[in-house]
Amino acid sequence: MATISLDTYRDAYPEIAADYTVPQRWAEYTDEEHAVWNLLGERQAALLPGRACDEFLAGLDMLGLQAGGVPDFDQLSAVLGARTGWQIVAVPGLVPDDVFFAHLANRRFPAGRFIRRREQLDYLQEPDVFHDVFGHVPMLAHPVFADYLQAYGEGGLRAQGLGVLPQLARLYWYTVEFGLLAAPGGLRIYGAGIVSSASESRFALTDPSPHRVTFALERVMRTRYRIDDFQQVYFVIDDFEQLLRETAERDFAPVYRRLARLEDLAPDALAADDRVLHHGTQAYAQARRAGLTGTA
Ligand code: HBI
Ligand code: FE
Repeated sequence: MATISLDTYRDAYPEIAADYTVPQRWAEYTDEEHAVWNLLGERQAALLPGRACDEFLAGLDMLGLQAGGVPDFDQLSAVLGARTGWQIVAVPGLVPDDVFFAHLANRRFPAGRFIRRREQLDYLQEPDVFHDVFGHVPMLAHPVFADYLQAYGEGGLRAQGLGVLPQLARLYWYTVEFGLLAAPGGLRIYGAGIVSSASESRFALTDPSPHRVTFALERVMRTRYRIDDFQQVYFVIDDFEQLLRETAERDFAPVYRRLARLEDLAPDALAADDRVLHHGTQAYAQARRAGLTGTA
């Protein structure tokens, strides 16, 4: 991961603290930056009913993130804090893993302060405030998910000493970023990387290309992922209690020992004991590899 050191950030952000936080300086967002937020927020708000899970939509409504410009993190933290004890803190961009985990373990979500430009509405190299806040924060208003993310941060701090971070990062990727839920009304999105993307919020649920497989902890932690394109497999949980049960309440030491003896799986591989909900054609990924389609 292309993380930047404290010293490098200090040139552009002289106020950066040892935990990589910076003041949000909400008053300094321009009208254009607020307009970009609203453009993205309204587009996603129109797309998400019937696609995002009820828990996400309830959080979005409660926090009012669909419009009203880039949110003020202090105001957001006051509302969120009263509900689940989480706070939003501003960071310049990606922060080192240990710093990231320590924030989560203390119920602080680090969010990028900057917002993408209008010319790059659908292309992002680093998570900006729209991805971080619109994508991640609504689920933090859900008490069970809120506990899961804190437990993930605590697990991350333990995993570092064991040299198993790549495996744990896959759990974050395939749940917090790209997770799907088997809701009573059908398949729904809860992953922040999907709900904050217009194209992937369609692709993840209905495109025939990707596999959709029932979540199983070790299966997920063996599976490599793509950071540069739509996922080739999505993992589906039954409910958020399952996520908490399978992670926060589990001793990971035996999991890591078993994983050490197992081969990693490619993003498009299916395993013998998978519960496959949809066997993907992988047509999209193959076309991309052959250069037949444009950029996502
Ligand atoms: N930093 N700002 C920020 N946002 C992230 O999502 C993030 C990070 N640093 C490390 C990191 N994620 C990874 O450790 C996790 O995705 C596993
Ligand atoms: Fe994210």
